[in-house]
Amino acid sequence: MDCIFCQIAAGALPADRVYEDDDTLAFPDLRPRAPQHLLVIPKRHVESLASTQDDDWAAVAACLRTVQRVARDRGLEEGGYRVVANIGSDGGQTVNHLHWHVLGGRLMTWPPG
Ligand code: DGP
Repeated sequence: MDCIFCQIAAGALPADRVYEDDDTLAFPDLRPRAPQHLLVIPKRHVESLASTQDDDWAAVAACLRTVQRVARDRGLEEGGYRVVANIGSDGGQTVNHLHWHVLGGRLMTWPPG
């Protein structure tokens, strides 16, 4: 298994598992870009939204439910937060396992870099 996020999901690499259920996992980003910066991943390996297949959509929906849950648990709903999925090289994706960044705790600017 050479995917970092698959190894984290399997418990073979350490991460602070702030939330998990059968299908999804949330943990802090190693290189936080905001006071609060979590990653939400499906436990099953899906490369990116670009390669999502019909039988992956339930996991995608479960991830978005987890995004909402962790943002709520962390008190981000009132002030707002940003959810980012980087797709492919132009999108800035560096780990080829589908994930959402949940960023909060500061004012986000637009457009992103
Ligand atoms: P992206 O660039 O969108 O593919 O985001 C990948 C993120 O994953 C990046 O912000 C850094 C983070 N990351 C990479 N390796 C690890 C790791 O081993 N543990 C954790 N917690 N985060 C990682």
